[in-house]
Amino acid sequence: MRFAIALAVGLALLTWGATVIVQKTTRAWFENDLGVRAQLAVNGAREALIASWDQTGADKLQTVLDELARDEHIKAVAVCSADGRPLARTAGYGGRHLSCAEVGARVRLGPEAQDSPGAGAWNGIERVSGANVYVSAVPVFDGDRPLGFLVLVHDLSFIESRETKARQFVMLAFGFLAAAAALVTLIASRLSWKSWSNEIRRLLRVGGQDPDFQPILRDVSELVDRIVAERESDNGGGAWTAQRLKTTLNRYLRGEKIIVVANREPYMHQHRPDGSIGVVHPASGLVTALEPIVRACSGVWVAHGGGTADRETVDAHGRVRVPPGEESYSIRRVWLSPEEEQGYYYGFANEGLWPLCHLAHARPIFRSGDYQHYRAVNHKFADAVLREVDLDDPIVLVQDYHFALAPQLIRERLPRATVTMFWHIPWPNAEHFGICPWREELLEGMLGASILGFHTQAHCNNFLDSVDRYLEARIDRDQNAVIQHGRATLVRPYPISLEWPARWTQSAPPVEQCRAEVFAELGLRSDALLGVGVDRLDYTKGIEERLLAVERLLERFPRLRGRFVFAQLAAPSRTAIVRYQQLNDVIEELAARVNQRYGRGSYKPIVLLREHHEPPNVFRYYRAADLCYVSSLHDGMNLVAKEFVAARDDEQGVLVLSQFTGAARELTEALIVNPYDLDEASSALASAVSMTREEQRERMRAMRAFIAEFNVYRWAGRMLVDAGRVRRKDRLSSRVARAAGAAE
Ligand code: ADQ
Repeated sequence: MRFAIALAVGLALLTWGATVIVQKTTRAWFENDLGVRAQLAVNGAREALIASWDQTGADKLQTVLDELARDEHIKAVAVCSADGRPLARTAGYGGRHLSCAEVGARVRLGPEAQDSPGAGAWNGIERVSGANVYVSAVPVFDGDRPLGFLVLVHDLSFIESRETKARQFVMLAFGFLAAAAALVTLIASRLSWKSWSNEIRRLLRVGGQDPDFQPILRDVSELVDRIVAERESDNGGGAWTAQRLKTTLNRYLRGEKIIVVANREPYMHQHRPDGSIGVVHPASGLVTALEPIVRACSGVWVAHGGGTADRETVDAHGRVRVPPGEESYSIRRVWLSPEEEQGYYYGFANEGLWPLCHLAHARPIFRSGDYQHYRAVNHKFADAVLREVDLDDPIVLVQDYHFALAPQLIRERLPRATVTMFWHIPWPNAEHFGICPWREELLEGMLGASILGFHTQAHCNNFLDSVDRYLEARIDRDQNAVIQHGRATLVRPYPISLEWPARWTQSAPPVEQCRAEVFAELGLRSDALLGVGVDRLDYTKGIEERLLAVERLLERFPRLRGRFVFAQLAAPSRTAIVRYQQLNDVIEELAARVNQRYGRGSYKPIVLLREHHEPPNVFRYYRAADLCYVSSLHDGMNLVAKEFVAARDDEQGVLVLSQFTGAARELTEALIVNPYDLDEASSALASAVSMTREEQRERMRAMRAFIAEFNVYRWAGRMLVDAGRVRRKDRLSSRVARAAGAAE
C-alpha cells in the first residue's frame, strides 16, 4: 500500500514537471513565431509604409495600418515617428505602456538596427484592458534613414487557449501513462509476491523433505536454539530455582498444566498398625527428582495407587490433592488388579526390561503373558491421561521403562500433544537390546514422544543405534533425532539431579546433633568411623560388592578393625521377585559372615537397616557419616550420591562412587572406583577415612557447587524449554500447512 502511494505521488510530480516544461517551450515557440510574423508583416508593407510615411494627411498610412490589422491575430497597429510621436493607429490601440514614447525607448533605430532583420525590434508582453497582449515594435528605414517604427499588438488569447489545450493533452497523456505504469508495476509486484509467498509456503511445507532447503532450515533452527539455550543458561538468567522454572514454563508453555505419567506415586497412603492412615514417601529416584517439579508447576501426576489406604483417600475420580498441608497438585490414581500388577510391573517391567537395560548379570525373563499385561496397563494409563486433559494439545511427561508404549498410544489419540519421555535407567547397546522379543513395538511406542531423554549421551547413542538396527526410520545424527512417519523425535541427554537447596537438608538438625544421635542409636564409640550406604534393595546397586569391599578393607587394614562401621540402609524393593528375595538372603549372610569375622563384643562392622526410612532419617545418616559408598554395577544416574553431597552443608564427608553410574561423569571430585575391583574399592575406603578435613572440604565444595547449578529445576527446565520449542514448531507448521491448504 505504501509503495502504491509513493508511486502515485512520484508519477503526479513527474506529470506536473513535464507539463511545465512543455508549456514553457510552446510559449517560447509561439512568442518567437509572433516576432517573426510581425517582422514579415512589416517587410510586406514596407513599400506602402515608406510611400505613405511623409504624406501630409494620414489617410494613406491609416489604410496601410488597417490592412495590417485585418490579420485575425493582430488586435491593433500604430505607427510612431523616430522621435516618438504617434503618426497613425488603428481602432483599439491604447494603453499606458503602448504610447509611442514608451515603446520608442525600447526600440533601437541606430545603424546597428540594420545589421540583420529584426535587429532593432523589441518584443514583449504588456497588460492592456485586463488582458495580456504581445507587442512587437519593428523599426522602419528608408534606405539608411530611420523613419520610425511600427507597433503591432497581437492577440494572445489564441496562444493561451492553445497552451491550455496542450497542457491538458500533456497532463492527460502523462496521467494515463503514469496510471498505466503504476498498474503494471502493481500487477507485476502482486504477481511476484504471490509467487514468492507461494514458493516460501511450498518450501516450508516440503522443507522437511527438500534436501536443498534442509541445511538452511537447520542452520536457522540451530541458531535460534543456540540463542535460546544461551539465554537460558547464561548468568543473566541466574540460578535455576522453583520460581525460575515456573517463569520459564509460563514463557515457553504459557503456564499450561503438565501431566506426569509414572508408575510410582509421590505420596502413598498406608494403614498404620493402630488403624490410622499415614503418608509415606516411596524410596524412588524418579519420585525424588520429579516431585519438586510438579510442586513448582502444578498439574496432575497419574500413578498406580499402590498404598493400602489409597482407595480410601481419593475422590470419586480417583484424585487426591497433595502434598499434605500444601495441596498444590493432584495425584490421579490408576487401579491395577493383582494379575495386572504381577504381569506388567513385576513381570515385564522388572524381570524383563530392568535386567535388559542394566549390565548386572541378571538374565532378563520375557513371558508373553506379562507383555500382554504390560500393553494393557499402558493403554489404561493412556486412557487416564485422556480423562485428565482439557486441551487437544496437552503437555504430557511420561516417565520410565514402565511406559514404553504410552507415548504412541497418547499420540494416536491426541496427535497434537507434546509428549516427552524420560528413561531413568540406562539403555543397552543395540545387540543386547535385540534379545527382547518385542523390541520393534517398544521402540515404535517410545518414538510417539516428541522428546526422548536419557541421563547420558552414551545412552542416547545406544538408543539411536537400536532404532537404526531394528526400525525403518531415518536417524539424523547431527540433530540427535529419529524421523519416522514425517515426525521427528529428539533424543537428548538430560542428566537428572536434585532440588537445590535440598528440602531435607534445610529442615535437618545440625551435623553434630545428627552424628551424636546416629552414633547413640548404633551404639558406636565416639572415635568410630562411619560409612553409609542407602539403596533400594536391588542387585544393580552392588550391595554385595560393597559389603565385600568392607570385608577387604578390614582384612587389609587391621588398624580399622573395631573402629570402622558400615551402616547399610536398604529399603525392601520388588520383594515378589525371586531374584530380589535371593539378594536379601545373600546380603544377610554376607553381613553375618563379616560381622562374625571382624566383630568383637558389641562391635559389628556391618549394620543392616533393612527397611524403608523416611527422608529426614536418610538425611540424618548422610550428615552423621564420614563417607558414603555408592557401588552400583550399572545406574542411570544415582541420586543417593547427589543426596549425600547435598546433605553435607558442613563441607565434610567423602563420597566413594562407582564408575558405572551416570553421577560419576558429573561428580568427578568423588573417589571414583570400579566396584568389582575389591582392592581398588577398599583402598578408596581407606583413603576416605584418612582424608584431611581440608581435602574433604575442597572436594565437597566443588561437588556442591556443581549440584547447586545443575539442579533438578535446570533438568526439568531444559527439557520443558525444548518441549516448548517443539510445541511452537508443531503449532507453526500446522498453521502454515492450514494456510497452504487454504491457498491451494
Ligand atoms: P533408583 O534406582 O530408585 O532410581 P536412585 O537414583 O539412587 O535410584 O534413587 C533412590 C532414592 O530412593 C533416593 O532418593 C534415596 O534417598 C531413596 N532411598 C534409597 N534407599 C532408601 C531407604 N532405605 N529408605 C528410604 N528411601 C530410600 C532410578 C534410576 C537411577 C536414577 C533415578 C532418577 O535407577 O539411576 O538416578 O531413577 O532418574
